[in-house]
Amino acid sequence: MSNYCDIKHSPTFVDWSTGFLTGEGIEESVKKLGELQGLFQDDSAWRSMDPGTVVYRVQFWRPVKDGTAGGLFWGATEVRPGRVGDEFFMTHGHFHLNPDRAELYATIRGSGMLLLMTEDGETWAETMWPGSVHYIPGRTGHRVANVGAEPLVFVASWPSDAGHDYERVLTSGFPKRLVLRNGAPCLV
Ligand code: PAN
Ligand code: ZN
Repeated sequence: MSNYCDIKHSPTFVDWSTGFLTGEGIEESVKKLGELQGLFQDDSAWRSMDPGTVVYRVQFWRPVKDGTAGGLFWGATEVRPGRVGDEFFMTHGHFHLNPDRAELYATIRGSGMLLLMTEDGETWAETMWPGSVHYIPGRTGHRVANVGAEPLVFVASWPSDAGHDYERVLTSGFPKRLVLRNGAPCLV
């Protein structure tokens, strides 16, 4: 929409209380437990759960074509509270296909952990809480776990030519996992 002086309203809108995006061209993907085979350590606990359970959903806005050099994307992810066995619900996690591409995450609501892993498998975690901002350098695998009782929502911005390598996380995995130990989250 534009007025007489070339001043435009952006067609995209974020509700900062929820992270929810509205407007033209917003895409959405939903990940259910049944699609996340092999991700959680306790396979028998995974099998005993309803495969239709939503683990997380992502809304994203791609103002330029996927793969464009120099562009940026925006997304909002909601990770539901829950566990498979003693392991917290989490995103799949990935490296960027274009390995040196970095990313920013910022937490809107909830409480979580950002798991980070170098290409050599060195792993650490950063706590996520409303307002926390996280710089994810290139060549660093990233995954988010919800360690609270309410949904965890964060926004992200990443280069439009980053791409996602999910295979590497499935085959070599994150060496450390976020589990509930004596009532508290623990990286083991
Ligand atoms: C995020 C993630 C999102 C879902 O937008 O894609 O949180 O996680 P998975 O992609 O691992 O399923 C991002 O890191 N983009 O690059
Ligand atoms: Zn990413």
